[in-house]
Amino acid sequence: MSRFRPSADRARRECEQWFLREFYLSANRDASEESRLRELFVEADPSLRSIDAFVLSSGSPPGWQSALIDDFENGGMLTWNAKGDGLKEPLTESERPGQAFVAGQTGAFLTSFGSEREDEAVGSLVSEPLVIEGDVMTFMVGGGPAVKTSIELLDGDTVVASASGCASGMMRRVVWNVERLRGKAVRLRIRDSSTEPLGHISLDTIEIWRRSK
Ligand SMILES: [Ca+2]
Repeated sequence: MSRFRPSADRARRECEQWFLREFYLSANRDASEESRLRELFVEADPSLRSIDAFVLSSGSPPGWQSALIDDFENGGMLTWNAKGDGLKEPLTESERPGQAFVAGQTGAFLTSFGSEREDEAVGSLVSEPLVIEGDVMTFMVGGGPAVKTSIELLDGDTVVASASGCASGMMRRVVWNVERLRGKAVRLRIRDSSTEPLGHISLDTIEIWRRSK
């Protein structure tokens, strides 16, 4: 991997990180190689510098503690308001009939893959406001790949971050630096306007992280 260089495209870079962690670093446990790759991704996206412990990590980085925002268990913790028919009943305990294999969730999860219209189901969900009490937001996302199936972070009506799956039902962990939104009330918006194969988004385990005292 000595000649690996992260893509100039952010979405592709995020999928590269997922792929490297799941399929390369997991089979080649080498701390110096991992830290070299981490530095390449931080150089490509300086907003990751202050939260670099989350880059190429899937667990709980030392020195950080998380607060759960929604894990979609027992009907979920946040209130989500639906537009369109596709996301009226988005919670499920397992893949729906016809849905691509899902991994990375814990228990129930949210998906825009419809019970009846499958990948042709479309719609959007907007969360109630939540206050950012930390510096990092993470969650698991699958589906995709395109901007037609995305989750967005809204500051007022402005989209300040967005993410999609990596053209796979299997979920990757998204890491957003939300330092500059600390103390603000934001909303999450899930959008699915794709009717194509893999035209859905799945979501689980939304957390906000703060540095341990
Ligand atoms: Ca869950």
